[in-house]
Amino acid sequence: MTFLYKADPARGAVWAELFAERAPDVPFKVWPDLGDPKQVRYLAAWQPPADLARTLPNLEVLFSTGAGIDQFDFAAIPAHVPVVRMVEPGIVEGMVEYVTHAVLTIHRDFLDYAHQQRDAAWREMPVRPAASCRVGVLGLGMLGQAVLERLRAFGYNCAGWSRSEHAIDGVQCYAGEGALDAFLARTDVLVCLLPLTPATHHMLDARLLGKLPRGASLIQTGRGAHLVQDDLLRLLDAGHLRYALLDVTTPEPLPADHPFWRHPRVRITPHVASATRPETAVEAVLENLRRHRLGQPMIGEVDRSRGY
Ligand code: NDP
Ligand code: OXD
Repeated sequence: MTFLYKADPARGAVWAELFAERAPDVPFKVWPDLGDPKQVRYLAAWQPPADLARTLPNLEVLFSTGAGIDQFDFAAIPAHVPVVRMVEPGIVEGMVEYVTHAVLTIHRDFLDYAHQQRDAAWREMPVRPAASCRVGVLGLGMLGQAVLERLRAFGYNCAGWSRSEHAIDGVQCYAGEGALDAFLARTDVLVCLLPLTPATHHMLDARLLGKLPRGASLIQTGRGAHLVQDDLLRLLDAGHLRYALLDVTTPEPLPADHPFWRHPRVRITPHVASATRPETAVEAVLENLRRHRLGQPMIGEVDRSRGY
């Protein structure tokens, strides 16, 4: 009943220690040292091995080492193997910190002040209350909800958009295509925390971003392929959008000659908004192993028909 880890080897070594401590009965291997492939029942991976069905013929569960699962080729994953995304508090905390910082940066004009500092310009802008800043989060899942809870505590005027209806205290919830325009029209800072699926691919295009009020900003923490990058540049240059803070791009790493790097109103981070934390991730995986053995639903099981 081997558990195989296939992602960053340094993190794999930490997972190995944690498994040895908390689940010494589960043989734990780090790719490429997989021992007898027929013994591998569980795989935690960012990228599964090629020809998964043949390489690991007795696989029972595939765990993503991240919250996203768009990196998987579902056609290569046998239909009977459940896919489980990472649902653990460490990844949530990191995202809450990142998005809160990004929203404050935009609302409190820190990027304008950074530009002014370069010119030694001492020029005050009005201090606007948080309630006057309308934040809208695309995606009301594990991450979107946690981010909104924190932003609400800062006093922001909060809304969220999702596929199905949600009711969240202090958050104006919008659901489905029909409600998207109204959600965008009331949003000054748009945060993308959607999964990448065929329905959300290239969704952040000129048509959608153009429906934001003039002067709105974008915080993109989903996946690079949500965004039509040239459309964003055009809207920034036309003055329709104020700032774009991008943690994910296409491709990654972003090539050195890409215009985003030097654009005065774009900020780039290298896909670090959040990351799985081994201590809490291993806890979550062990809980799911327990559930799987008892025939119970696992936390974070992906619905293949929805694509997330
Ligand atoms: P969840 O699966 O918990 O939530 C997804 C949310 O998106 C749900 O609210 C869902 O709606 C909504 N959604 C999905 N498809 C659509 C659609 N077509 N139209 C409207 N709403 C839709 O995901 P997480 O919150 O855990 O993660 C979100 C994403 O964040 C990940 O998939 C990944 O891409 C990204 N991420 C980025 C990281 C980074 O470091 N930059 C780190 C971790 C994650 P409903 O509630 O109705 O199902
Ligand atoms: C994730 C990520 O999906 O790091 O966890 O992007």
